[in-house]
Amino acid sequence: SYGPELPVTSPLALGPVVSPPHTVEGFVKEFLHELNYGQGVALSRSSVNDQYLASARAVRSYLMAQWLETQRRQRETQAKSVAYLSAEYLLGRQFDNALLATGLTDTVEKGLAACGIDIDVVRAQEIEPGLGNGGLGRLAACFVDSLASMNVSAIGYGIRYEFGIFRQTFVDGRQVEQPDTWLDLGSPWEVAHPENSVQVGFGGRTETYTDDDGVERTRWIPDSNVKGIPHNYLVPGYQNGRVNTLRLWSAVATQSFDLAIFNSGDYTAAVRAQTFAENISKVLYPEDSTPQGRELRLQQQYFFVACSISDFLNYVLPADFDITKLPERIIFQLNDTHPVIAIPELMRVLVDDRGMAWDEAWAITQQCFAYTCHTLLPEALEVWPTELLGKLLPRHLEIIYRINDEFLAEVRKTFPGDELKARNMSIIAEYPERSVRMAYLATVAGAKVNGVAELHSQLLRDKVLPDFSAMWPEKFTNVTNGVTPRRFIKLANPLLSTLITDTIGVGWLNDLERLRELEPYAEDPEFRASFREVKAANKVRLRALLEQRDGLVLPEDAMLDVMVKRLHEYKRQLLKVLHIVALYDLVVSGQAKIEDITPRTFVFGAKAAPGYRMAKEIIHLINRVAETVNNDPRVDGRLAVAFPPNYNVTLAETLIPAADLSEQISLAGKEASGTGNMKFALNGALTIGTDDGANVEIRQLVGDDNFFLFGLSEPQVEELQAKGYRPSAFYESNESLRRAIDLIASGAFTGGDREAVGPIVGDLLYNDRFMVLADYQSYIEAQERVDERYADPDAWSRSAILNVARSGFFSSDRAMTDYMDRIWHVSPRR
Ligand code: HBZ
Repeated sequence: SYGPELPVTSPLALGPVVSPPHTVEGFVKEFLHELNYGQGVALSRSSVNDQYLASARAVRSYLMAQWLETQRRQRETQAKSVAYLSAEYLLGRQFDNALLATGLTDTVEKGLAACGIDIDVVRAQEIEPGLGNGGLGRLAACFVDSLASMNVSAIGYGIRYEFGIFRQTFVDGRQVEQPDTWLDLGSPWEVAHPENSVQVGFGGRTETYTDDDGVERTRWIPDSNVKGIPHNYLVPGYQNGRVNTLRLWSAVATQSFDLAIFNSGDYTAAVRAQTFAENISKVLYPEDSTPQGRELRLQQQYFFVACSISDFLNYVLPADFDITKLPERIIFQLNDTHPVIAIPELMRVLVDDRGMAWDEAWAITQQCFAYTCHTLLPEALEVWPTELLGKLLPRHLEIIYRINDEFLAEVRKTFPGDELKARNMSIIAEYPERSVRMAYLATVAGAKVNGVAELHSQLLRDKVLPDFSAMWPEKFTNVTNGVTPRRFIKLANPLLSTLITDTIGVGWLNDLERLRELEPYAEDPEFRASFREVKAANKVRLRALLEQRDGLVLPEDAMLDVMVKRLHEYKRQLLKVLHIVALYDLVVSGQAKIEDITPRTFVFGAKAAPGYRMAKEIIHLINRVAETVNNDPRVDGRLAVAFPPNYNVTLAETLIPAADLSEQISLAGKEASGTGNMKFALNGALTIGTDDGANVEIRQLVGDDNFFLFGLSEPQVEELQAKGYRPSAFYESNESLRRAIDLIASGAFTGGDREAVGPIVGDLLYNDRFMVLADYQSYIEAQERVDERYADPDAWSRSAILNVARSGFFSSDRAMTDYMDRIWHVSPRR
């Protein structure tokens, strides 16, 4: 569908593209071809990296054959497609996923072995593309996997960052960031198409003119432009022959990047301009919830959505497509507000470039977008100062103003005489500075608005966008998040997968509700024993990995208590730290005998945004507590803390299947959904958690007996806030809490340095925005219930098995079904 086609009529051009044979010989031939003629090296002299690149390219050939066929069929049917617009895709490694999807795992293992190569060594060579921060980016990756696996016509659009999420190291317990040079050793999974680049304008001015029919029109005259180069990643469905596209854009300078500079003949300035253009896709912004409002960030956002809309309209759609039928062919799903500038961009293309009347363009645009919100934190709601937006995208700002004018006229009609209402709902905020509220723009323009868990969607309606939900109740809906069982059960936990298949047969991996069939086995002692063996083997695997990866030696035979997620105050890693410190204090102060403490290994994984001071202090504290506890003979390895650096998708895949206890302890009303919580439950960990995000639904499904609930509910949080929260009151009235905080404050974990812990202790006692102290007692009591259950292996296994059996709902396939039914109105192809 790309570029001008030159039809070939030879008999060879008939029929589908021929895939390399799915045999060991077929793979070896393809592999050696890639190694010798692609990589340019003989097997005898090849490095591990050569072998990895050639293996990956060989596997890609199989995918490519299916991709070509998928594209051909799509051109034929012209079915309505989903375009997922996301600034982030946290893909994880591609190799095993591609093997699973194509059913080539054994073939490739044997083929490589025949060449004298260990597939595990090749696997380990891959650096994951970390083109996302956390949950939001990983969700996008799960969704494109599910869309392909469910045979839905879909395309993902995003940015090919040259540097993904930073690599985290610890120096003296403090986080130090290193650039993520993921492209350095080659990028075998992508196919770049520089010949299909798209031009994107920036800056300049607008002017009005009268067209040939005497109609007043506006045009944008940018003063600079950059070129977007598409890089296709192949997204295979699970053993169904479909391969969708993930199209990531990288920015390069155009010849005419800055006409003024080139015309002045200043060559070095022109080259500097080149650097400017290439900066746009240089690096992922590592903030996961506090947008910094930087110009480059807005450039990134506009860059990728402008490329994507142009790509879809000009290349994906047939040349003779009737643009008024656009809503029949596409729905653009906006992953949070990052791509919301696509709304005025589509309006600009329709009205200015294609000459459509405003009202008609608006009616079309309103059917082509839907918006997913992923937060409730006020500071995470993106706003762009009109000054910045107008400087970078003058035409888009005009369009936003007109959208707002017409919208406010509607508001005034709906709520006559209520000027306050109009001001509150305006897309343009006036204070503290004139700016565009991107979530409001998305809500006004979008056909649907959804939250990512039941509780979140309800709070979104009631607290974040109450006036909008009053005006358009039918616009609001929920789609609870999900995760892909291919990556997070089958690939991550092969032993559990085998046990499941041995028990209920095949077919559950794309029909995850079938896990229900495991329920009766929760009562089967033999099955429980097998289930425990799987968990034990996964722990052995984790120990080996952490030792080899980080030199961390974990104790054997301890409960594995895991908290992995971005470091954020609302997620309350500090509550976990207080629990560890309290247990440690019980032993070292002699209040408890070490034999009476359940052996636990606490594992943390968390990156802090580089500019987030408090988060970095918390990382430092965790590392200090770890050092102290791990080296104190009094707790004798029965309490241990591990904080492997650089938590990422690859580490998650080994860590989650080994976990016994999943920590989901955010303050109620703050975590939109969570998705790690789902991965743990599906891998047979029990959750200790608050009534927040999707925890609520997990608990409802697995049952109260199989979930350790604690803490304030969201309405109770509101109530306490309203009557005035005083954290020090909790400190004063709770001895265990007081001792834990005092121990930290005394410098016991920081070599006597009290100043090092001053900011944390001060904040807990006098601010504690996320009510760590208010939930402390309830958390400790819930942890005691955890210990009791864990002391009875059969009772624990029973609960763990029921968690697996009852969590099928959290497949991202189900989430896709919900999006299709409630939002997109598309159906899978047959
Ligand atoms: O999205 C997360 C939510 O915190 C989590 O509860 C939810 O499960 C997940 C998927 O719906 N949000 C994020 O991960 N947000 C970001 O990563 C982010 C990135 C850049 C920003 C703002 C937020 O500018």
